[in-house]
Amino acid sequence: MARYEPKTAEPRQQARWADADAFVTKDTGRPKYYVLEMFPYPSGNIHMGHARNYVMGDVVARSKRAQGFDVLHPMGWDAFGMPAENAAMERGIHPKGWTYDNIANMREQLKLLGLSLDWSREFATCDPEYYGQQQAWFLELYRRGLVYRKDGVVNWDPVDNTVLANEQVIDGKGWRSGAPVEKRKLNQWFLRITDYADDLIDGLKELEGRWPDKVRLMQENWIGKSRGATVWWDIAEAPAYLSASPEGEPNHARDPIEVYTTRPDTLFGASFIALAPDHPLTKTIAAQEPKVAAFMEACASLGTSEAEIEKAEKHGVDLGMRVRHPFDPARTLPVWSANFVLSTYGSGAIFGCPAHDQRDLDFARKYDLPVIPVVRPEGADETFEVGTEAYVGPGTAFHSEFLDGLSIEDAKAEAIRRLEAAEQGVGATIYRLRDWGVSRQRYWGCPIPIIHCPKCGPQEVPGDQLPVVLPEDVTFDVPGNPLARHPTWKHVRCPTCDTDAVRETDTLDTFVDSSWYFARFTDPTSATPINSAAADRWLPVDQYIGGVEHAVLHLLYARFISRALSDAGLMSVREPFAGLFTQGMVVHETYRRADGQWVEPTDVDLTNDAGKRSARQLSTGETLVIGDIEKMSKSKKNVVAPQEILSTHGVDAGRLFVLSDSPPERDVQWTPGGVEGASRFVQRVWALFDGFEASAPANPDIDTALIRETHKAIKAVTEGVAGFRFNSAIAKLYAFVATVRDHEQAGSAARTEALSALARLIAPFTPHLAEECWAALGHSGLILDAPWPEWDPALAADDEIVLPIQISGKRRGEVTLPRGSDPKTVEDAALANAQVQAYLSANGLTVRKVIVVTDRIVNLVAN
Ligand code: ANZ
Ligand code: ZN
Repeated sequence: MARYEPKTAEPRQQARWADADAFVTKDTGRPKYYVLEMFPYPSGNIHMGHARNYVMGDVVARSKRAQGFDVLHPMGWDAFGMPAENAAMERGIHPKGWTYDNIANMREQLKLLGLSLDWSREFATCDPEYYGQQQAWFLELYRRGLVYRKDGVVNWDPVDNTVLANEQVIDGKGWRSGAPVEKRKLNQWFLRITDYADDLIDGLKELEGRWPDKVRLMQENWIGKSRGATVWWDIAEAPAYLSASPEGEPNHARDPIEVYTTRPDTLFGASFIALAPDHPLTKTIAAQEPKVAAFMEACASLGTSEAEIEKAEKHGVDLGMRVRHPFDPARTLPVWSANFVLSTYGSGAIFGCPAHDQRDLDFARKYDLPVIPVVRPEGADETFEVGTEAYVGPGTAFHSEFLDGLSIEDAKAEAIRRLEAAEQGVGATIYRLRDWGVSRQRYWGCPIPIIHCPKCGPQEVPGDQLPVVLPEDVTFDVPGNPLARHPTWKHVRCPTCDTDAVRETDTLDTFVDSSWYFARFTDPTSATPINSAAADRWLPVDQYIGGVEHAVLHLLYARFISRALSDAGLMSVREPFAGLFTQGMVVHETYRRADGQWVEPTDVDLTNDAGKRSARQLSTGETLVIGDIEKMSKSKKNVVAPQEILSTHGVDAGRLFVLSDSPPERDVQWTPGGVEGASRFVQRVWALFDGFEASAPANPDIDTALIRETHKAIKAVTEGVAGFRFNSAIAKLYAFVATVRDHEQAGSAARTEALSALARLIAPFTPHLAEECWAALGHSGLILDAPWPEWDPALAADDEIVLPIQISGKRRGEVTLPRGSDPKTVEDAALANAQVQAYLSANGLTVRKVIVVTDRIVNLVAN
């Protein structure tokens, strides 16, 4: 018997697929299935995580194809972004060359994996044909009012004189200059995602059961819809200089302070008002009061992320004003500015209720402000008090006049009714979600197709001048955006009045590029952004697969853009991904030398001495410390490149391994032993097919048993694949291969049936091996075109069944018997049953007649 040689078999089968153009999408009018893996960023190499992701998609694509679907399974490149510019700055390589070289490299690596991808649809988001169409729809959204300009805050590096992306700010400092980063206001472009906030939340309900609950919840929290009230607090006391504001401008001495609350039921527990450090009123006072100005400055140097603010110690300053309580004007409260109040949420001002909000409580304890409990838990009485922990649980209002005795929900409704009646507030819904700032002061991105005219303001680039192509003659020798300092590119005439004007030099956030690529794949050469007939045929994506790190931004932006493009009439599907699967990571043990240096797995010799594992560095002989199992990363050197595995064990063994060891949603640990096991399985399968001849005579008992096992395997593998339980499908295949081996004596008809099913069941996982096996069975065509095996429910059913035993129509016991047992066997078993015996003798009954319904029930007629 010959060994299976992946080195020759795999290229041989890949060549057959290529000759047949086997993966070019066919539209034959059968039901469609669109399977898509999140397209990669062309960083340089395909890593194990990519490989696992694409192999999962391939299992879905290949099985759906066999099951009779027209399958769309495309691939492309999310190719704009910072790393290309960094390469340009650090190594003087042009971003375009760097990107396309990486793409070429990664395409070859991906092709090695034997994926059933339609490469004829490939594109990169940095292709002008792609981003030009993006510019076209961007302008359509602009005309529809979904794109607008306003001031936004950016990270400014004062030494490099450049805007930094968030990931370039490390511990509050510029990644290159090390200078403390400043916040600057810059006029930027925004997409009105907030218009779709409710629609985006509503859509999540329909994705129940089709998207991971965790992802749906994360999106809901990100959008952060909350019901509450806006409350106006009249000014009771203010410094004299505040009343001096000129006519027509806000008068801080007269205009009430507006706060947003989700807990209007706690209004009677208010003990102070707090404004954000950059609230307009704080600023006005800071202009007069040095200690307020100092406070503002201290806050500005702190991080602005919500997480950082949450962590920071509470800090504030008394602004020297007082406001009146909306329900009791005689009662006045002090106004503070506090570092935990965000300027970007609600109205940038709160009322503090220390008894029922932890932040407020920490603040009140620090500055000695009153703590007034107004909600008491069940069982507590009027003496209920709060110590160092705010009470945020359910309860009943007290110390709250007309709200006393109401539940929280009822008290909220009543408080809002009273606020509205007194014109001191209104019920309000607010969202955490902000409009999407898409301006990036970067070269390697999609140019924003706008021209700024000194007379007419921002003007659209006319349709016949699209795409606005990035100039290639740019330099990266100085920081900042090369587009902004390009000598010619940005100087144009105004399309409206023909005077000298300048192009917008900001480019689009790369999340815009990835917010619609799945729609473009339905017809990547369309002369419009989206060919609506093609989009109608293929969208939504039936199965989308990718990392959970995209649970919010990418997936939310894509859902928003689909809705916006659909409202603009460019496509009709609003919910782009009907099914979502988020896969786990590929992890690997880490190895470290005594001097702290990480060592690559290929340079490690592992020994296992009676369960005690030790590691030695191959190149130096030094003893190593075996570290944690972590996500493969360059910094810890625990990366195993797919290419290495593929060249030693073959593609199929690698594919099998990344799917076999743990459920797809969990992390999988890469171990040399694991892939060797997969490789042995490949050999075992081949041994069943190699030299197979259909000449053995029938052998009824063994044949029946093998056929039953075959149908059971078909059922289990089919259900495993459909339910994304690839590891259990593979486990079943391992077991089935052992079963086929054990039934060596089967006749050739039964054996052929078993092997024919086996070849087709392994095909999604180990497609090259499957083709070889299929050929060994005498088929000249591709297994790719063979239909998925079907199971006969009767044959796939369990061998043993439980038969209920009735006595005169009432269930009194049960027996477990082989399926299809004859009536006499069933009768004997039923009569011998202990429960039945006990019942009969206890009631003095004698069995007169036995009725057996095969595989269903036994009925004993007794009196
Ligand atoms: C009074 C109050 C009493 C509050 C109480 C909470 C508990 P969510 O639910 O996350 O939306 N808040 C409002 N605007 C804020 C801002 N700009 N920065 C920081 N905090 C702000 O949070 C809503 C609550 O967060 C609001 O309800 C407000 O505090 C605070 F027992 O008002 B609450
Ligand atoms: Zn003009």
